[in-house]
Amino acid sequence: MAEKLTNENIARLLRQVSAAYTIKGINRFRIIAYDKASEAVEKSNIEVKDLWDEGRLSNLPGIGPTIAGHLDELFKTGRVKRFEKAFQDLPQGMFPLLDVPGIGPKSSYKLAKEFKLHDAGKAITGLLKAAQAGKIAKLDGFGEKSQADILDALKRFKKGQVKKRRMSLPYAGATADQMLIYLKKSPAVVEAVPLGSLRRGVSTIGDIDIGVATENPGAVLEWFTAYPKKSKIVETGPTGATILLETGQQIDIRVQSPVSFGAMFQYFTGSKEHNIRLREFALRKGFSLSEYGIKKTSKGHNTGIPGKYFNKKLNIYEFPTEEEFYHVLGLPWIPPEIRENSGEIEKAVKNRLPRLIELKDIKGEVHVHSDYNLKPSHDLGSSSLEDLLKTADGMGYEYLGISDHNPRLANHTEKDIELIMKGRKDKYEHILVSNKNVRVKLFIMLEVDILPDGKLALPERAFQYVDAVVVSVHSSFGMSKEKMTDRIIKGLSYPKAKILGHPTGRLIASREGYEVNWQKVFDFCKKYNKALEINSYPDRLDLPDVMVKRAIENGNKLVIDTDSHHKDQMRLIAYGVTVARRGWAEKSDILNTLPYNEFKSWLTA
Ligand code: DGT
Ligand code: CA
Ligand code: CA
Ligand code: ZN
Repeated sequence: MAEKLTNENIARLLRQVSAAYTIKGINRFRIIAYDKASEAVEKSNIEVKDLWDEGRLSNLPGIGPTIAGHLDELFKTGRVKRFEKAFQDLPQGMFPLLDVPGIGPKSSYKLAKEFKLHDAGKAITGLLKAAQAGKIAKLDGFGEKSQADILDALKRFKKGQVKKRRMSLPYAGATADQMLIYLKKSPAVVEAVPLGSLRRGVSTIGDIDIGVATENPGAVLEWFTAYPKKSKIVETGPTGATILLETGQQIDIRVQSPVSFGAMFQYFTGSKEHNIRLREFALRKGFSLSEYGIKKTSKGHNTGIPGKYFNKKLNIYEFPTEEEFYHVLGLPWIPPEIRENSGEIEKAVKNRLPRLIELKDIKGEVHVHSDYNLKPSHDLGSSSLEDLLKTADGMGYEYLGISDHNPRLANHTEKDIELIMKGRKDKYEHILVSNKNVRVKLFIMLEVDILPDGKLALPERAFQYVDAVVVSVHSSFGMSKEKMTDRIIKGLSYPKAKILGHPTGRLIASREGYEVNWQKVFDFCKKYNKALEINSYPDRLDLPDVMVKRAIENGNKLVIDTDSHHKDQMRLIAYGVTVARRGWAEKSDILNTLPYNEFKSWLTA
């Protein structure tokens, strides 16, 4: 394997094994296992190679012991004998074709075989030529339409290869943490902190910025550029450097002496728009701002800045902390999450900044999936109710709502569904009785699909077995704005429907939100005491921060949930809190900061 063992490449390799087994007609369950493992690796917020380095490969859900064993061999030796055997006797050109959207195992095999694409490196170009020459249409089972589709997909694929994706927030956080651990091993590093979009908690991160306080910039930069996971040094200068990692991600570092670290901290936290606005504000006061500190723009005028900050040699005021930097401008310190030039400087001038919600304000959450088999249309969770309750207890929660997906409507009668729902309630209550040491209070809930016509996917009589429901759109995303708005409002009109789950439906890496008249939905929610969810799942972060701000300005209430499918994911609530903070949410805007009794009165009203 010449390729680096990044998540992307490992996921691809597992996909290739699955494809090879598909062609060779190997046992279906093995193929499914490889598909699942591939997806798990692709979605992992941490590099699998790092998990392996730390002996924690088994912590990755979705990978069984057999595949974990193969990955172990891969990391140790750079190859897997079993995989190589699987690839044998197949045209090697079929494997790169699998990366093209819309080309599955069977077509890639057939295309590679027909066009004799034996060289993996030339397969894409080879297929492109065949398509352009009209040869695909002539193959059995393909035709003009699929030829056009393949041609289109190949062209888009070739373009897409140059585009680098933005990182998810947890991935960027984990990558930065590793770098910080490495940096702190250098005795020259006094302090090292993540800056830029990562510090502001933006939902996706372009590149990682790190600020270092040091008296010895040269030594720090030398250490930084010698990072073992670097693939190349992009540039290096006296005050900073940029490297690329093996995974293709970029890290920028800036170094500065501790006496003026505050100005640097502020400057490289951004956002650029916030900085520009702040600079205009300072200029009107006769100051010019930079990453080094503050200078006065005209001679003779009294700045009012305490003399202790003045560096005579450089003729600049220097600040060790960011707080001091903002204070001398006559402003309170502004939390990084709201530094987006969306009114924060104006509010700071008047000393009217919001008191943003904090993680410790959260008293519970109500969108967690358990492993109880309700025979749903969507996926089950993988943790038991006991484990989820214990986790909630450990997190200091007062309450936990379990919102499993509703039972599948097709192939169940209404009576069946009622019985399934009753069975679950009985089981849960039994578990509560036999786990008396668990203090956390349980809400028995459900995440119910809002069907295309706005009806909820749960028969009327089954509602008696739940305290409340989260309602969500999981299908027919392409409706018109009017229809989707009516659909959502109708779904929310049920008395027990209290929360609109992942309201916009966006998936950060792959899907735009659907079309909705948000003002109408917000107004409806406000009038009838319904909450909008901030779903903390890193691929969702939905409502998005700007919509959170808008909802709050409109007077709406929100609930922060994780949509966990495993107990460990309940910790992801921190990302939802970050989104809420970026949306200027205070404690009083978020309902699950309420203590149990008050929250219960709202939820079950
Ligand atoms: P990203 O990397 O796309 O997720 O977003 P940021 O905000 O991390 O942007 P980046 O990495 O280009 O720059 C980091 C910070 O440096 C940025 O938030 C503010 C500051 N900065 C960069 N370029 C400029 C600029 O042209 N003017 C000002 N005032 N600040 C800048
Ligand atoms: Ca950045
Ligand atoms: Ca940067
Ligand atoms: Zn959902």
